[in-house]
Amino acid sequence: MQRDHTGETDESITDVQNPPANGLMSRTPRQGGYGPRTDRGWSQRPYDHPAAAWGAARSVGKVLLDQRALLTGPVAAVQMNHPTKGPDCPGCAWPDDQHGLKLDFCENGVKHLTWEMTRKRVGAEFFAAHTVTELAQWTDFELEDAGRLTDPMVYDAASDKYRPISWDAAFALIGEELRGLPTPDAATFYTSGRLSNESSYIYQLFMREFGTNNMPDCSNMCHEASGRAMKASIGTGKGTTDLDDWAQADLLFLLGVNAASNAPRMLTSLMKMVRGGAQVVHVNPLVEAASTKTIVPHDFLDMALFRSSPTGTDDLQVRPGGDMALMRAIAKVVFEASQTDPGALDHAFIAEYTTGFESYRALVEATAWADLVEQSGLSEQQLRRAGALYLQADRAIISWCLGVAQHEHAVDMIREFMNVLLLRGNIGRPGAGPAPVRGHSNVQGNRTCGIDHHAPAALLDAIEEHHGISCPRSPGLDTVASIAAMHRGDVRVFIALGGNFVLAAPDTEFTAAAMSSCALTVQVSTKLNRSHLVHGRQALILPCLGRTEIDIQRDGPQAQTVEDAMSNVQMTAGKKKPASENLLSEPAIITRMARATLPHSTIPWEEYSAGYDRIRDDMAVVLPGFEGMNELIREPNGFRIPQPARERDFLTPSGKAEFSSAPLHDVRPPEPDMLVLQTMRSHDQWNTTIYANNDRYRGVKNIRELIFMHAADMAERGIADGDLVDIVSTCKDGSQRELRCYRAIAYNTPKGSAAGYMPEMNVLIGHADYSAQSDQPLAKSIHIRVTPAR
Ligand SMILES: Nc1nc2c(c(=O)[nH]1)N[C@H]1C(S)=C(S)[C@@H](COP(=O)(O)OP(=O)(O)OC[C@H]3O[C@@H](n4cnc5c(=O)[nH]c(N)nc54)[C@H](O)[C@@H]3O)O[C@H]1N2
Ligand SMILES: Nc1nc2c(c(=O)[nH]1)N[C@H]1C(S)=C(S)[C@@H](COP(=O)(O)OP(=O)(O)OC[C@H]3O[C@@H](n4cnc5c(=O)[nH]c(N)nc54)[C@H](O)[C@@H]3O)O[C@H]1N2
Ligand SMILES: [Mo]
Repeated sequence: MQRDHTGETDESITDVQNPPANGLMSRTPRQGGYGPRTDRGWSQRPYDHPAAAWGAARSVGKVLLDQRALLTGPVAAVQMNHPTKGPDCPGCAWPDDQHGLKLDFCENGVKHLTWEMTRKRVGAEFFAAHTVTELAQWTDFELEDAGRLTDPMVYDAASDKYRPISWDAAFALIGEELRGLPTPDAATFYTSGRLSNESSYIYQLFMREFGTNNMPDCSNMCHEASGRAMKASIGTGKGTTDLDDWAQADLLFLLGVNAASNAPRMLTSLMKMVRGGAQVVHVNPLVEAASTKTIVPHDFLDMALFRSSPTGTDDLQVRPGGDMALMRAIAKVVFEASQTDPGALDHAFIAEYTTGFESYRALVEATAWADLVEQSGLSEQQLRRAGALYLQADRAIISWCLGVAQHEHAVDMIREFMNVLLLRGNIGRPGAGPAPVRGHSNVQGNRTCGIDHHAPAALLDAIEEHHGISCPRSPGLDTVASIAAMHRGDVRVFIALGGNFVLAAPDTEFTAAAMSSCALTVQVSTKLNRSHLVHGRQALILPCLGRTEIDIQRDGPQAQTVEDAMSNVQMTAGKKKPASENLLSEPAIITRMARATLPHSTIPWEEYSAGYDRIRDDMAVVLPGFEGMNELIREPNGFRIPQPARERDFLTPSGKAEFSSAPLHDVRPPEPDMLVLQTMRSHDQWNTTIYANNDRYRGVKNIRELIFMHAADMAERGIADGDLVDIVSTCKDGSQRELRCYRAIAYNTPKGSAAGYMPEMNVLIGHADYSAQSDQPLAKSIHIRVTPAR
């Protein structure tokens, strides 16, 4: 279907008024959502070009031009992801090619990088010219587009403006507020996954010495389920594969990821796999661009000749949450085959390395094909074919991202992936294993370095022993629990190292009310965003160096490290002159907060910020796998943290990999007139940062306030393509939330499902809508009713 609504005005949608909460934009729908304002016509048409290719190259050029980074951009991009020479790409956590690929970067990485390198500045004059109430009516695009923050600012209630404050006074205020709390647990400390390993380590050390485990992080909304599931099944919460394994696998199941937009450098691996004859099966309610074909930008000849390469061999359009039934069906095919084929199961591996096999077999055999068909949304023929592919493969990888992790039963689902891998010994040998696709560039490293509200006792013991402090032992608050605690008034101080908590978290208005009720909110950021406007009684904005910027401390220029999705730790060092002379590095901000809060601390905070080697010396003692860190990170490609499960060392209570036996959950819409809505990213956004109102690979231009629906679901509701609709969600506690005047667009998504963009749609997720298994907000399964707009 093709539509073009050029010139159509959207007056019809501007009359809807909802009073804004403190700091939030009024809910008047606008076609750009939280993106740039636009009155240009919107359009959506099928996209049938290869992923990446010239569309990406053109877009890179435009981004560089827009951000006036034309001269510095390409240099930074070429330096990016080079061993030890430049900054690690802040775009995603996909590992770098370590075999000399010289231009291993992608369109979205370049967008992300230049977004940080803009010449625009948000300084004291900017804040003097705008009240917070006025800024609240700017779109989120406009806020970030204003430029880089240059000076520490404090909120002044009398003028409703942020005004400059000295760094010393800012830290003194934080120290005073924190020390004045009735208990350390009345503060909560958020981490966004950009934070380096060194910063993460000293940040958690500060929190623990202060006396709390309240460490909400973006992982609580992202891959929490993956960590928990893998830990339960194989003893350690990380993937086991590396890029060489990807090159050697002969089968990949890739579930619930929009790789062309969100992990574009993966396209290279997919292309090479298909070229080498491997099966690459994409499992997704939507047929995303990465499942078709690509031209990767560093293939200059292919680019010149418009020669594309396939990146997938099969598409399985599951219903939302249907991945578990698919995996169980694959297991069922394996068990059926094992009746006649002794090689179907890896008996030796199962006997030596696993427990729970017999009950899993009984469970699978007792599951009827009809249920697997109903719950997966696939035909028995499709399910059997997937099983046959698995049986034929000697080396299989199962990889997944948010389309799996953000569901109610995600932990059961991911454990089912592990079950399937275990059946044929597909772990701990070349070309095989689980591979969660992590999001933020250092989200995995944050956890490794102790950002964990429920950290293992062994880590706390090691911290206590080395640093001579006593760590609180009761679990702290995660993201969902922190919001509830702020709402109740139990948490009075909120401190964020990066991110945009108010927009990233569910139930926007509830979260905003929670933040506004705090005595102090502190945001350490590079750019202005919504979370600065939705603030506590007192509020600080602390501007920090970005990843691209040179960081000079007492001992000279400093580098930090990050861990990619495949457990490789590498150096990252900026090259650019900082956006302002008044920026501090994240380690400097953390150590000065610590000194202001803990005047009697014996931890060498000052030394830590003078030279980060000093931090790494301590990390090398406390963190398993970091021994010799200062030497290891100076090797060309850094070092890989040992992943015991990769060596078939399963650190579970039984000492073996544990099969799980979870029931097959009912993932159909709970009422016949309901749909299951997933919230996802467009191509032109990075989480809450929105670059433009387009979503190239889904053929969308100039609109974010849309909902993709199946044509038959639209017809049943009397909705024509492009009509305005109202969306009402029903939350777990029975409460309802509403979004009005979105455009319904007929799209190839399974009947009964729908899709739209985060963060706009976070208003539909109730604060009680989180998974009982992972405590993650249910961003991929919101129960909604859609009706023509009132
Ligand atoms: N350019 C760019 N890159 C990014 C980000 C960004 O915003 N922009 N964000 C980063 C972060 S923090 C993360 S966590 C990752 C996120 O990377 P993704 O997981 O790709 O993120 P989403 O955009 O949420 O896309 C979810 C995908 O899962 C599919 N899906 C939804 N429900 C289901 C289901 O039930 N089953 C299956 N099999 N699939 C389903 C959707 O159709 C969609 O393709 O990307 C990282 N990289
Ligand atoms: N409905 C719905 N909600 C979701 C999701 C979803 O799929 N659906 N996905 C969830 C996921 S996977 C994630 S990871 C979260 C993301 O949640 P967050 O990590 O909180 O959000 P981001 O949008 O990545 O944060 C952007 C801000 O980070 C700051 N920043 C950028 N670079 C730096 C830096 O180098 N240092 C510092 N200190 N600050 C910096 C900038 O000020 C920018 O405004 O959102 C979650 N929310
Ligand atoms: Mo994420």
